[in-house]
Amino acid sequence: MSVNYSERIPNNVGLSENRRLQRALEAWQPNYMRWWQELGPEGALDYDVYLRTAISVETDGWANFGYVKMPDYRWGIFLATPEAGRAIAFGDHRGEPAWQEVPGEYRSALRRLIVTQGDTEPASVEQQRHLGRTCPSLYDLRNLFQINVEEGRHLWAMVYLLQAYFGRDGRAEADAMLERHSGDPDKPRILGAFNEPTPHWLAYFLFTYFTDRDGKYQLASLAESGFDPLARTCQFMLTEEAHHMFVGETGVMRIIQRTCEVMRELRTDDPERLRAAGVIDLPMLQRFMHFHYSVSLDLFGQELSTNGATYFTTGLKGRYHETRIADDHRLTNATWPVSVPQASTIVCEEQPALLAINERLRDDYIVDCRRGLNRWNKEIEKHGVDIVLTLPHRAFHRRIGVFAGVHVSPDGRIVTADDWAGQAQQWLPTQEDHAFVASLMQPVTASGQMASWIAPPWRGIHGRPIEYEYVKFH
Ligand code: BYC
Repeated sequence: MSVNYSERIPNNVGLSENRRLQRALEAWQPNYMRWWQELGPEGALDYDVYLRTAISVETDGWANFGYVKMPDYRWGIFLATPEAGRAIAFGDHRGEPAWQEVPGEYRSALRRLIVTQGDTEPASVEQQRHLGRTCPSLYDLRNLFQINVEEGRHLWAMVYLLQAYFGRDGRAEADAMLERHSGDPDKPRILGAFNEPTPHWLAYFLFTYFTDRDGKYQLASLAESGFDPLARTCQFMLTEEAHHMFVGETGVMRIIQRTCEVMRELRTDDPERLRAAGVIDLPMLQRFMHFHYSVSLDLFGQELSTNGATYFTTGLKGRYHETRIADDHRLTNATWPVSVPQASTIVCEEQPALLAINERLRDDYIVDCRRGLNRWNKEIEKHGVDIVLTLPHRAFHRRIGVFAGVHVSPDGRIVTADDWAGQAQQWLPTQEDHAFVASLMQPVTASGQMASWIAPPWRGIHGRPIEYEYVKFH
């Protein structure tokens, strides 16, 4: 029976003419569907969800809205439109034509980058699997599912690269993407943050604000790659990533708004009274922010990394907005300031910029994280509440890099292990915090209704009202 590939798998990679790729995808797709059923959104296979589906990369093609059952979502394969005559913008190959095939000498490094990126996508779906059961509104439920199907599509994007360009070992890596699982003690996901649970919606909003933002920066660096198919894939993925961070930023904003409203109504900042009134007090929110920010900082890797230097020199992974940076794009003699622990303090040292490429990306990320934080603080100020949320010091609670194993307070002081043990519960979410937030997570599924702890959004989706039936249950 002949299959209409562009119908079943919307794509702009000429799938219907590529028999080898078709066969590889046909072998992989049933395993993906099984994985979705077993580890995708729990109990939601039958729901009709008002989703956006990308069916082409044109402006009118990537945002088609309509009710879809998630297993019927058309996970497509899209690369941004090629740039004629594109040249490699950095590293030893700067100025040479971008590669349309995998350069043999960089094959394993490139595969490793693609596998690491790809691994995060199904990991996040696994992490968010149970959240649908406790959604604060239909609007939020729909956004969760939208993110889940797009993370699924991002996995397809990386699997496409592996299957189309890496032969047999690429196919083996594509299979392994569905065999590792978030938090699995035997076969965990590759990067730390993707093995942390996302047990409730507060964790989820902070994850989509902080951890998806790592995704933005990593994808933007890979979008500079000399390997053109990877660059173009990541460019298109970035268009979808923006919505994920929007969900995170506005989700946290709505929590803040609701808490501040109740603080004003009750004229109190007493956490106990606020919790009794069913909202998340701001010091607790701060502790959760500390956690999600610090595990997301770890995702940038070591401060000084020979891997990072090699990826740059060989033209595989660039810097954020590489082509807009005014320098030699080779970093032969350049330096970059890097914070390191020295005795009992943290000092800043000039290090070779090539080795500090991960740190530079982390710096870009930190600046971006502050933007949303400032908007959250403006909201708090608007309500006349005298609390300022802050990002902890970059050395706080790190498990990767020079600060792993060093105890650092949120304000950047190196403290003893005893001090840390004594104060950690003021700095990081406690079991009671988790239990309290979990107690708030009662599902709200009536159209237009919101849970007690979150304000309604400012507007609905794609011009629909807030009370629209974004998810229909059966
Ligand atoms: N956890 O030299 P280093 C997203 C390992 S998020 C565990 O610094 P490198 C998304 C490292 O593998 C974006 N291990 O490494 C968001 C290495 O291992 P080996 C995902 C870690 O390679 C939300 C060793 O430590 N994309 O898209 O310079 C929802 C030495 O480290 C960690 C990418 O990450 C960690 N956090 O830097 C959905 C882009 N960090 O060699 C999706 C691709 C480091 O000793 N990946 N290690 O065995 C990369 O560019 C790099 O792999 C990293 C690490 C920047 C992550």
